[in-house]
Amino acid sequence: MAERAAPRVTILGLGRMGTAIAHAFLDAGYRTTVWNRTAAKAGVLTAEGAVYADDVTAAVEAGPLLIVPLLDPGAVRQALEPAAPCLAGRTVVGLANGTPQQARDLAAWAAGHGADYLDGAMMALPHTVATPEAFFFYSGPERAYAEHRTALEVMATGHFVGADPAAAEVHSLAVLGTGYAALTGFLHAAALLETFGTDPETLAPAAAAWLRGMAAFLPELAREAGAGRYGDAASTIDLNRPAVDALIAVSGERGVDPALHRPLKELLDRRSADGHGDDSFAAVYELLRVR
Ligand code: FVH
Repeated sequence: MAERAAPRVTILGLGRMGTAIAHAFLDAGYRTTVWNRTAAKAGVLTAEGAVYADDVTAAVEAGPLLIVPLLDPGAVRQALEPAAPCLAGRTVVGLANGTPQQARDLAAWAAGHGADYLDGAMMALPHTVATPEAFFFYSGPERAYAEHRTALEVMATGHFVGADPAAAEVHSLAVLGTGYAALTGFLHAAALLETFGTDPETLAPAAAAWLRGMAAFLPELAREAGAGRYGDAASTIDLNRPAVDALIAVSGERGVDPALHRPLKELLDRRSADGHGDDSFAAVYELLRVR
């Protein structure tokens, strides 16, 4: 019986993420063609079996699926431009972080050359690629996502979030925003505790344990916000207001900038003043959402 040919993939860009991605495809048995502006970065990969393409056109011609984890959307466009005449019929997966509009622009450019464009947002670090910790958002033509899903899952669990190419970047920003708020809250808390002689390393385990509880609470928060129903609250707006007030007051007393928590205080106060003090904490959502 004839042996089945190994599936093919091309990786354009061998920075930290691209190198980790190329390793993942080699480990998964893909015929992996790589290209990088600085060719020297391909050395270890070619020793492990990757095929180095001398120019981007040869890399593009090597297969139907082009994974592009370059620095930014400008670099993606600049790198692909010389190979534009060869893009027709292929799928470009742009993995550079960028704005939603940049994703739409790249998709339009690729479509103008007959290629499908999937925008991908990598919720991963180089060392978590191809581990259960990593997940990527994708948006663009669902048919292209379905066609290449097996290959995409080599890098990370994939979540398809819509046909609008901007959707993956927006979802990525939403998840990043959740994390930034928590991490900045931790840094503020560490600065506050330091004024009481407790170092950040001592705070970290307690804060991590609290955040695990908060993470487990997210589905309930989401259910309440989704339904717009905030009754039966265990933790109400009015219960949380004094805690946030105290956090701001004690920060001020200790010389630690409380600016981070003022917007939350303002939202809780407004909600309470509007007669919703007995609603659950999730009711803050009503002041944030666009109707
Ligand atoms: N590293 C991380 O922790 C985060 C994880 C989450 C996602 N981000 C985003 O991923 C994109 C790639 O990030 P990276 O960390 O792999 O970036 P670098 O290691 O700096 O590699 C950059 C590659 O881009 C090439 N490059 C830059 N400009 C151009 C250009 N004009 N034309 C062609 N290639 C270009 C660069 O080539 P070289 O310098 O080696 O020649 C690298 O291959 C990024 O959007 C993160 O925000 C990473």
